[in-house]
Amino acid sequence: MLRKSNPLRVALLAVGVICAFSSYATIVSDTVYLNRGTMLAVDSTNIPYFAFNNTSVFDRENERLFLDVDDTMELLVINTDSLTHGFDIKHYTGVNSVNSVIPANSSILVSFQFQEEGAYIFYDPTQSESFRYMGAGGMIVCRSPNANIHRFFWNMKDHQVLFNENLNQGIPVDWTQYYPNYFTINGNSNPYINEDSDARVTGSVGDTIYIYMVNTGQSLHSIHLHGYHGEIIQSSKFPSHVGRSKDTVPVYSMEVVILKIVPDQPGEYPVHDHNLVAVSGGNIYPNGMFLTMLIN
Ligand SMILES: [Cu+2]
Repeated sequence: MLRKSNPLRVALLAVGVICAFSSYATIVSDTVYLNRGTMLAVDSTNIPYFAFNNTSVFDRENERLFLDVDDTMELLVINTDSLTHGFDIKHYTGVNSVNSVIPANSSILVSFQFQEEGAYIFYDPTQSESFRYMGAGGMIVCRSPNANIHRFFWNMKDHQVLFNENLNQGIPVDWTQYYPNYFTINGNSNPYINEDSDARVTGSVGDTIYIYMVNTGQSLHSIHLHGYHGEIIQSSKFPSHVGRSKDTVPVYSMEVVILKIVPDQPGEYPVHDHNLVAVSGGNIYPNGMFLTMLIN
């Protein structure tokens, strides 16, 4: 005779199994290659560059790393260059140290986790961050699963070509004389930023939109939204600003801001760096940090 199982007992067992699984954070493995290359600017100027990519082939856009709250990422960082490089995460307060040196043509394994959602900056700290300035800085996104948030990602940088050229040859630079003339989001300037679906904000009235902004460049970037205000969800430099509603938000060098926008009207509206030189590229307007939001 078959014994009928008690439905309550089965249900309790199932809950127990699910809880057991969810209480163990996942280990996420990823690999990035630190590559040397040349960034072709908006006017075809060649800019000596470094980037963390997902293959050993150079791409000017740094790989974006994703993990969930409390997950541990084990990241293999492979240095394909003939110079010593490094890896670090800005403002990282986790238990394990992530600040590491990577000798030429070798690799290291770092692991890290975050207890809070947000955006974080990983970068090459060696040589007074000159390789970070030359491109080697990207974004880590730590999420709580929420399918209703539309997420966009901006890795903002600025360059003065002569500085990249000098640093590339090991020639010291004087940062008091730094006047950048190229400005990018995810490696692109206007009009190409609008072709990057991770950067260009599109959506519908009533959507919940998060723009994850990291500034891995050297200059301050003050982002001005037309048409909408955004609520500050994260500000690494000014945590007390969280909750404020703004149409212009400064993002300092090596700092993070996340803006939440819920569009209340349809339209196409400009978004740009409020510092006017940053809307140019190679002295040509508007080939800089300028894009549009398209809401229907
Ligand atoms: Cu404006």
